[in-house]
Amino acid sequence: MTSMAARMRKGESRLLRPAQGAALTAGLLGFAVVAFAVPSAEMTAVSARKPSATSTPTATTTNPASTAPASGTTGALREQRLASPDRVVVRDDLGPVATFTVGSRTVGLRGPQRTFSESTTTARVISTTWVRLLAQPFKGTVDYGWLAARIGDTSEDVLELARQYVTGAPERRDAAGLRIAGDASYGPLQADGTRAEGSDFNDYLGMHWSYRTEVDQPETDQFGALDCSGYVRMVFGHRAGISMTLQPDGLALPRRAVQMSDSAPGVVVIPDSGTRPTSLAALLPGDLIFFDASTDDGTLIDHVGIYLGIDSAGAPRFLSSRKSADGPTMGDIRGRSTLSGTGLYATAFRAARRV
Ligand SMILES: [Ca+2]
Ligand SMILES: [Ca+2]
Repeated sequence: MTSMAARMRKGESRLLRPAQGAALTAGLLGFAVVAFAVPSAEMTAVSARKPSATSTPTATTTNPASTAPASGTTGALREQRLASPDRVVVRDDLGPVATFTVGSRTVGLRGPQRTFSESTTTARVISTTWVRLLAQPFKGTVDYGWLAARIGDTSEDVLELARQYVTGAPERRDAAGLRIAGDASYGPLQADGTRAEGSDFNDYLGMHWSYRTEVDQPETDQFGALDCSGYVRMVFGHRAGISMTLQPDGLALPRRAVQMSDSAPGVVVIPDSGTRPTSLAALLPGDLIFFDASTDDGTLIDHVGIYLGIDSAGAPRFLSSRKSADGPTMGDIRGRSTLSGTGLYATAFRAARRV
């Protein structure tokens, strides 16, 4: 198994009861979690976690103006509750530290700045957001023990795993010599010059996969290939540890983009109204984003990607595995990987879900 999956299992055993974790962590880090009011049309409530008797509000003396918002926190932590989707944003004096979404395992964390780039675009995404998964969907109470352990954590997160398959990504092998990552194809080249769909994570790996009730054998001509949903299953499923299924069961990550839109784990961030969404405000890096990019299947969702963040040109940019780009990309070859403007994917964007 992967280091991230192993770490998540360790995280489960490290979980404290919420109140216990909050008090302990606040005491250890020397911060207090206090009430916080931000004028926001979206905000439905501001909750305050009472500082425990053992926690002294001794905010650090670091000058925010001269400190990059990287690892660590500055000042007391506050919780801000937002709606659509229901979520808790933990903030410090520098801004958001982490976003927890009710019903979702995905957490967006502030961390050291990094840059996502690819030879297929001049745009870059310079980001301080790291995307990690809770052991269970968030129920509404922040586990400050979990949070403290991940502030400043620079081990592979979901976005790092996602970029390990894009154009030009170097090959990576596990201890047993199995190629687990590296520039992926989309699928086998067909007689008409297009790439065939159907390459799942286990086809890329060249190994069979046992589900609860069936075993899927790898297609040899799909070795090293990931179609759009296969890429999402590789990143969130095989690498990050979300359980997977071939038959949608409402619990595990299913095989096809349209099935993921309907019943992947997590919560709907932007509902599918059959048209292009008017607001992207609720999107967080790591969100699954869904498209109706082809009329072959009518208005069904037929493409899925992973939201990456705002790029250097100010456009919301995503990662997805595409036929015309022959695999996962954040680039602009035959279609821009952005949600703004008038390109194919921008106009085909329909919905978003947070795993
Ligand atoms: Ca369609
Ligand atoms: Ca490729």
